[in-house]
Amino acid sequence: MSFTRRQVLTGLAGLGVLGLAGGGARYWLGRPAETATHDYELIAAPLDVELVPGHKTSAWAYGGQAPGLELRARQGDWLRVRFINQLPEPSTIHWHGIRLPLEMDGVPYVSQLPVLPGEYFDYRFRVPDAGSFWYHPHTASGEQLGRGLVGPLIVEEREPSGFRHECTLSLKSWHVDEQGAFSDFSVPREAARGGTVGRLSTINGVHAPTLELPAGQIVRLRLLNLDNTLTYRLNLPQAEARIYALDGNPVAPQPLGKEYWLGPGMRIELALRVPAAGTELPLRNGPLRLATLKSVASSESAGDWPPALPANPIAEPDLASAETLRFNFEWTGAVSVNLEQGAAHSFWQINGQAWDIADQSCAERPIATLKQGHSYILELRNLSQYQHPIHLHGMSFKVLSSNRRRIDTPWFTDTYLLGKQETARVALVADNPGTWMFHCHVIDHMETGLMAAIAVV
Ligand SMILES: [Cu+2]
Repeated sequence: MSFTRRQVLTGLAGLGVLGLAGGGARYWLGRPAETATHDYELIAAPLDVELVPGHKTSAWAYGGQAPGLELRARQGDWLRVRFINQLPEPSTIHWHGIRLPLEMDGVPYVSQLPVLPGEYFDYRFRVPDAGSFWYHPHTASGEQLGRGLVGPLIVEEREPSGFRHECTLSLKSWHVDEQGAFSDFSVPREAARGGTVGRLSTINGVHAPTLELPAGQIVRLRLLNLDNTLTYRLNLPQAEARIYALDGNPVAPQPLGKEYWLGPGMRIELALRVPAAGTELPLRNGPLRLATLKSVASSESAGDWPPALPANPIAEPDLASAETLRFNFEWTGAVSVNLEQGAAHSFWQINGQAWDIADQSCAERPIATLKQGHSYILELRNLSQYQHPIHLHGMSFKVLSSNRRRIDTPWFTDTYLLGKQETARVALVADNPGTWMFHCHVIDHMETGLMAAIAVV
């Protein structure tokens, strides 16, 4: 990968023109491509927020919000975001689940150089798939995501989907104490286990909110797990809800059932039939109430279930010709490497290799090299007692089978929640050239070894 600082230095010179204090977000959906350099001006900056009533939390925000501003684009269109870094440290933006060119993928030293404080970077790419996605840094992830640098990216279908109402719910549990002060984003003994959990659950930055929904209508609920650590055991007891999409890809509509496990980075889209006015429904994580969905009177005629959402244009893997590659995800007792020099702990490995976030050259040693255009089956084997949401950049993959659960209908995703001691088989067409991160989305796991690069050449 070759790049220089020229591009970012030019960017620095332009900052005066932009006016750092002003701005915030601008949103011009439908504006002709030639007339502007970007659709959004997305500033990352410190922001005090009130997560605990009466107390300030020194969060980091995108577009003046934590979680960040909701970005929207239409399927097939360009999304152009000028990312302006007003944080006290370098950062990047990764667009989780979007199939895009490597140079837009936001991975430091692989896709681009980190964007230094005061600099900007223009992200420009087409969004090939409709669905619920999200964005976050790929630098110092534990702290940067922990402080609030996570935000939804919604790609709308090209044609009306049949949903008249929708609502985005960004789930995040904050690492704060009773006074709203940050606690440790990562504790080594937790990183070596399930990951360090934040104690304050929020939806759209509010603890246990009441969300008003129109009675009698079908509402599309986009639930995004933007948390560093937690797998939410989502349930909506007493509700009539159907699953329409998983992780940014449509599925045949099916009842939500008792509970859905949504790992870090994962998304689920539900259609909810909102009951009669005045009814309150709990949205829960296991037995814990995350939010109250309250129906309010609506003058609209009653809605009906929309048809299935149209499939995204993802290449179908050819299983007959596919080569199988095996990946073991393991815990390693060996506590590591250069602790006195400030290097990261190493608790986790993929095929015997631990990623070192302090080593900028790791991506030069990909764990697998795929031939462009060929189909592959990836056998994902979890040899540990903790679950891992396994995420691949740049390409979506199809979940085929598992030794721990029945998979009747394979589905496309960018993240698969690999259960303890589970082996799952997923397949893809290696159709996007580049060096792609392949990692667990429990940030503690990723930052203590559970990451690798897969090359497509
Ligand atoms: Cu993990």
